[in-house]
Amino acid sequence: PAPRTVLLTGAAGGLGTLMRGLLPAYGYELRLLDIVPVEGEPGAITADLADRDALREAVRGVDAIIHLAGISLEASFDKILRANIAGTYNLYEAARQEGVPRIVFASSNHAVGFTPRPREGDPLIPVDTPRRPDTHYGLSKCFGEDLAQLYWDLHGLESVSVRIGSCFPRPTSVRMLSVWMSPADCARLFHAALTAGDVGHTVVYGSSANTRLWWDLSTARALGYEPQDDSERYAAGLVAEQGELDDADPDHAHLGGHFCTRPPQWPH
Ligand code: NAI
Ligand code: 15L
Repeated sequence: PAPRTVLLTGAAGGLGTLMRGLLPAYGYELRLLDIVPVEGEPGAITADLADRDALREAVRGVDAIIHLAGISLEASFDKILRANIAGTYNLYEAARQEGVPRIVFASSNHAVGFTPRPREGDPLIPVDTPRRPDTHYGLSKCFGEDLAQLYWDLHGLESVSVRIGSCFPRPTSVRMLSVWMSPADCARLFHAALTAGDVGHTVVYGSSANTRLWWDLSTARALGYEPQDDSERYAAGLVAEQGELDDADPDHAHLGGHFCTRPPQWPH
């Protein structure tokens, strides 16, 4: 049966807020969790991913989890270790103990951020391209993907790891023309990840059907995902403002963009 009650971690964040708006239309009842209160949602659970007892309680009885909580940009190793590495472990372990069958894990393009950006005529980047994290943050997403694989192989807990490009209401840079996922397409992809049969541990890239796409969406499409949006309608304006990506600029040499050269919020 399709999952109905879904725990959404990171519900107060940017993506969590967008998904709180869009996922109920697919018939999901969302249980919300974040380390900070979720505005306008008095029923949301306020808990830290470090709190194992709170996580046990939070996951009890849900059909699936969408795991968005954590630090979403570069930070010190100690902070990433606590929130993203130990935090994701704690969530998986709570899910295993409570028998939750499936987790959709918000991985990131920064797990493979040092992969050279495809140039015109190059093949799309496949999901099995070697991991090349560009930051402690990207490293934590590699850990999350490996954890998801372990929990499938060892415990039969299924996951879809979604290497999200950039999910914001609109693309705001020329790089984002390649990696953008519209919020509506994100909801479509999460719905596919929650409902597809026998996913085991599947890794997918998360983006819209962008004309300038850098990576291969075939594993996402195999789940039933049919992206409806294309960032190209924003291209003329963004290119007029910022110019095309400069082939000689190190900030544009890799998938991860400036995370590879000057990661945001580094060092902390
Ligand atoms: P965000 O930073 O807006 O939201 C993250 C949320 O997690 C925040 O509300 C924060 O309070 C919560 N959080 C942080 N530490 C926590 C802890 N220890 N316990 C409980 N909650 C905690 O980030 P955004 O953009 O909403 O991203 C959501 C997820 O998707 C993140 O895991 C991020 O790495 C991933 N992602 C997002 C992308 C995007 O384009 N928005 C791209 C790639 C990945
Ligand atoms: C991410 O992983 C971040 O969470 C998000 O804020 C964006 O920076 C995105 O990657 C990106 O690569 O644009």
